Amino acid sequence: MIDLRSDTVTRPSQAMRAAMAAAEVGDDVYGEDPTVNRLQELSAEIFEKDAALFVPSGTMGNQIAVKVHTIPGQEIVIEERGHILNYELGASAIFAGVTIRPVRSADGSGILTWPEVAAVLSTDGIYDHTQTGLLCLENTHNLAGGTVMSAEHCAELCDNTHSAGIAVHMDGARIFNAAVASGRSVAELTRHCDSVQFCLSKGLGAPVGSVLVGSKEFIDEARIWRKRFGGGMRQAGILAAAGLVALEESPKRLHEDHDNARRLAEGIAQIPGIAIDAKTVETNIVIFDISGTGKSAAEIVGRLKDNGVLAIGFGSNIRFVTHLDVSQDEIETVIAALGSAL
Ligand code: TLP
Repeated sequence: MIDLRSDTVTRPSQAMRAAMAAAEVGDDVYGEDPTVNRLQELSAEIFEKDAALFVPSGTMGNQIAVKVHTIPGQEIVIEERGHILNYELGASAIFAGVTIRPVRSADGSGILTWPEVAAVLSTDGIYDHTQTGLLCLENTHNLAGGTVMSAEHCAELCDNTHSAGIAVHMDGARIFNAAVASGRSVAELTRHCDSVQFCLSKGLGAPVGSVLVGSKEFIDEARIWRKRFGGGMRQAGILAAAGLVALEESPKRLHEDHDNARRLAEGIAQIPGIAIDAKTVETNIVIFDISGTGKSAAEIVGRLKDNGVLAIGFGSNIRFVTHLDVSQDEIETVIAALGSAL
């Protein structure tokens, strides 16, 4: 099977398994796991922030950030296809007691402009309005097709939002893909954000884990919420060891996933009934519309599976995600498999 459902499906490399087996560990709830501490120090250094916290998943990292930045009854503002709104099972409502205001990005890129954000921020102290507690950004933007927000654009959104007295959290699950595609460092891409969550378990290839970075005060508070959310993992150095290998080794190969995604998009764009503009594929996510085929996404995903390819369908779209366990040759197989699935 060629599994393009997500970049979460990668298996740990031999180097990761060896590092896990040899990891020095301690009780991380006491802050005594040297491998977790090393991962956190390296993460803070790479992102040029004060501190970092290892968490079990991207979802937990995002939800801790929402919880720390807001108070119950506030709302968070997010682009309407954002992960925190659509794929975290209502967690912000449950744990932080906030509502979510989705905003459409008019150009379809998933990247909100400042006027689009400014139009919905509520800070004026009028007591019949829900107050905005946080702006959540996503880079790359998953459901918009792995689009990249530039460092300058992010800085503009953050500076203006801060001027309104509101914090900004970056869901940087795939921020290293954004860095490779834009030629900027992850620190530059997130410099003005108050907190960032990035995933070790996606394109970077670790089996488990994400890291939250931010100010010392933010991370101190986040550590308390991690424990409350059940994320105090004790001898977590076993996992952090794989995360360290991922962080040190994987960013330099992400361009291969991007090249494969672009080739895949160009190939499937030739298939009658498939709608995709290959030029918009900047990173490792390829989302295409299948309305023109006369078949449903579920039907095509089923036939792809029969042809040895796994993908995810939603609405009239199908998503392919490239990653380190998919080769250039397999991309050609996928293009052929899609052609014969129609
Ligand atoms: N995304 C998964 C699914 O949940 C959709 C995927 O296969 O792409 N932020 C972003 C932008 C994400 O894409 C994801 C996972 C997360 C957060 C959550 O990370 P995990 O799965 O570690 O909780």
